[in-house]
Amino acid sequence: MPLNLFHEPPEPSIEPLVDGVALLRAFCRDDAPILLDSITNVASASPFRQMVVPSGHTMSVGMTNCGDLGWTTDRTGYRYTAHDPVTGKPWPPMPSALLDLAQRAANAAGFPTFTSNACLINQYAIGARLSLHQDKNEQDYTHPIVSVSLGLPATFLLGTLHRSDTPRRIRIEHGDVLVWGGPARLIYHGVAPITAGEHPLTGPFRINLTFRRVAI
Ligand code: MD6
Ligand code: FE
Repeated sequence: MPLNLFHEPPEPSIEPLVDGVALLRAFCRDDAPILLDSITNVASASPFRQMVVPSGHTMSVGMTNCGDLGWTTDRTGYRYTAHDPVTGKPWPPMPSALLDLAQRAANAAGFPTFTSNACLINQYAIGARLSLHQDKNEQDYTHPIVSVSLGLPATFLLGTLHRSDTPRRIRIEHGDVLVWGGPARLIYHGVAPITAGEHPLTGPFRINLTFRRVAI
């Protein structure tokens, strides 16, 4: 193998992490500019906002959504809604580049029938983090979640079904896609605080998309 003197980015690959979680390295790196344009369009209609969780704490991550349903939280709880509570309008439709990516990634990970109807878009500034949680507002856990990372890298905390277990720390880079389902669907996970940096396409931010199938 030739010596890589120029630190070229890694080739796309599929890495099983635990049963039910596949890391598709660099899966959407080449599509990133069009994905980011689509995200900018969504955010111009439904802007990023820092939501309040039932405890009263304001999340450090900025969030918006596209698709038929969007994930929101306020003092009264977590839920999916058809309308953006900030604008009062329906969430923007899912851009075709996003819908198509979610389907291709799910297919590559062994979920060929997955089609997403809800996409949560997370914007992390430097220092933003997501504490350990389970994704359990979707009702039907037979569908996987497709999670796309763009911009600054992150340390993903991959736990188990038990909150008290120490999570594994997984470095996630620009263009990586995690597909998450089956026996792993309800495992605890989070994101460590984003460390300072600058990405050529997103500047001082990390963007994460989580595509789901939510019961209407
Ligand atoms: C993030 N992701 O990576 C947050 N949830 O910014 C999640 O919370 C997540 O990546 C379920 C499945 C995959 C995920
Ligand atoms: Fe999650």
